[in-house]
Amino acid sequence: MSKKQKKIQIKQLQTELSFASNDTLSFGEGWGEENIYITMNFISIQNIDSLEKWVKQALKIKKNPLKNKKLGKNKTLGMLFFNSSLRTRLSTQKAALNLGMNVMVMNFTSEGWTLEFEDGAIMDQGASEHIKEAAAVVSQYCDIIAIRAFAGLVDKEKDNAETVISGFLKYASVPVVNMESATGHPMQSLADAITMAEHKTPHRAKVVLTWAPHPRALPQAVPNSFVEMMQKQEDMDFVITHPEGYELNPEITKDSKIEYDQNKAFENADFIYAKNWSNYKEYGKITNSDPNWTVSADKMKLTNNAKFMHCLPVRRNVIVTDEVIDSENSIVIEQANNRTYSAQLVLQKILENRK
Ligand code: AN0
Ligand code: CP
Repeated sequence: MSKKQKKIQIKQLQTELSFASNDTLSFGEGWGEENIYITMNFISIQNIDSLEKWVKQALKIKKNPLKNKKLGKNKTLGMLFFNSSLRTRLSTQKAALNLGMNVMVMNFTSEGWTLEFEDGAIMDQGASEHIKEAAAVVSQYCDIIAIRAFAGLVDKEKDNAETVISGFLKYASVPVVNMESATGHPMQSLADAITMAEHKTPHRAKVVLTWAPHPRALPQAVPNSFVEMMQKQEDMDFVITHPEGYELNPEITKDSKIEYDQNKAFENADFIYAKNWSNYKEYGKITNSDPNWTVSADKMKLTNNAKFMHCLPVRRNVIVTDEVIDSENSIVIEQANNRTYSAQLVLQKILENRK
């Protein structure tokens, strides 16, 4: 096998592993007799070996964010956006700056060439450039590539295949970080875990992920990663509540508890995490917009004085009433603040791994 073939084989293995297991983070420095490096990617919550440890490390970074200011010296983070962002863009950039990195940001939808992701495609249609060249080229300019590429919500199979991020994993030669892909938003859920740790209850906490209505079809990425993160929280009880028919991908929810009665789910809850997602079975469709699912002050009264959480951006008085999001119990701004430390921990781990 030639060196090039071997490298491609390793990249394929790496792509599979990044989605399937948490092994990518624990790979050693070099691999094989030709010393080809397996890079460390952050693609999914499954890449977190110990959530408890990561949360502790992130809280340590939060106390002294400039401690590792030299770690990223002369290293460049490239952030590629195929969708809009406020928090992810600024917090990840801030995290990189705290580590002394240089940052380049590119908005692909308005500035980049339209990319082709299919191997062997005859490119006589809309796409001008193949991911094969694009990822290889960007890898020469950047030491880490971070990507935001939402679900298209039209083709379930294509979204589940994570076409964009898989393409970068396959053809980039530097680590890849997920800034919300078709099926996951792990840096958000890591920030959520950090925020919940800061509001730790003296008793075993009850955490509720509640669906709420929204006028536009939204991806399942945020709830997916939140569910995966909660499955790693051994000292908390977790309930998902949504209208019947709004089940998330069962391969992700596994045996997580689902309660279709939102009021019942809210009883004694310590954390209410609201999020809309579009229908997974009737893929990408809005089949319910019942305003009774909006998180209101009356609903919050059913809880154990629960904290209110949302990843933002949020539509006020659709997902949650002003009264709730403006209340003392709302910790949405803290969640957004913790995005910096979540991203900084991820970047720090990657930089340390490649030193
Ligand atoms: C996106 C979503 O629901 O996935 C991003 C959330 C972080 N939200 C919107 O598009 C409103
Ligand atoms: N929560 C979050 O990812 O926000 P942005 O879409 O603004 O980045």
